Amino acid sequence: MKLYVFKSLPPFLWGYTRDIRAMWTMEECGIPYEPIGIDCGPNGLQDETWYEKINLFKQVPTIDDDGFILTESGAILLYLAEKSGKLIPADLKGRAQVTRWTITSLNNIEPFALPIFFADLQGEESPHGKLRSWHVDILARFFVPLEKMLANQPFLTGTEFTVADITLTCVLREIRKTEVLSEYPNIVKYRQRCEERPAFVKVLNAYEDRLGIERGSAR
Ligand SMILES: N[C@@H](CCC(=O)N[C@@H](CS)C(=O)NCC(=O)O)C(=O)O
Repeated sequence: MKLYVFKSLPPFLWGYTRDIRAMWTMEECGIPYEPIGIDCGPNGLQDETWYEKINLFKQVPTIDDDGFILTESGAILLYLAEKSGKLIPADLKGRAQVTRWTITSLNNIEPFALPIFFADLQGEESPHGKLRSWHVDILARFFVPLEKMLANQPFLTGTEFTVADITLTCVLREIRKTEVLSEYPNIVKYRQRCEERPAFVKVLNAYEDRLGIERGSAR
């Protein structure tokens, strides 16, 4: 399977790009893949006109499974899990819960986590900076119940690690400043538990090597 990933990136994006979640899923599911590296310039991928034929919005990641092209990281992760029969249960209701938590991560949490990423990057006086505390407060609405839930179970859907956990962990990584998460020790431990998995460590090492950056700089 081909996977379109970044092979160069501005430093502020090291470790935060969505190709990581796709590679992590491939690794966990035992799906061999051929990374197709794309350079990310100052305009993102908007100048890469050739790529529009593959990804309508010229974004990473994209997979090409023997001619079947799929974009959108959430859709890709669920497809890889369904294809391999790993990181997702076999029964319909169990699969629906994995879809639910994947969508919650992308639709409830990421829309507020990502502006915090930009606020911390651009500073207090930037438009994102001015809204930062508002975004932190909104996240509390999701993090308080999640914190309670994770006191009693290791992963989102219970005892099994699924693609929903890959999605949420990668979304949590967007919150660079640990102070936002410090009120939520169970969420912090959850993130660490997921990031300690050998597949994640392997993927992040390969990511750093592909970008030609020092080991540890994308952690
Ligand atoms: N909703 C998309 C977002 C993909 C996305 O924003 N990718 C970023 C990298 S993390 C990208 O390709 N940026 C370059 C650009 O937009 O030009 C997904 O989850 O796959």
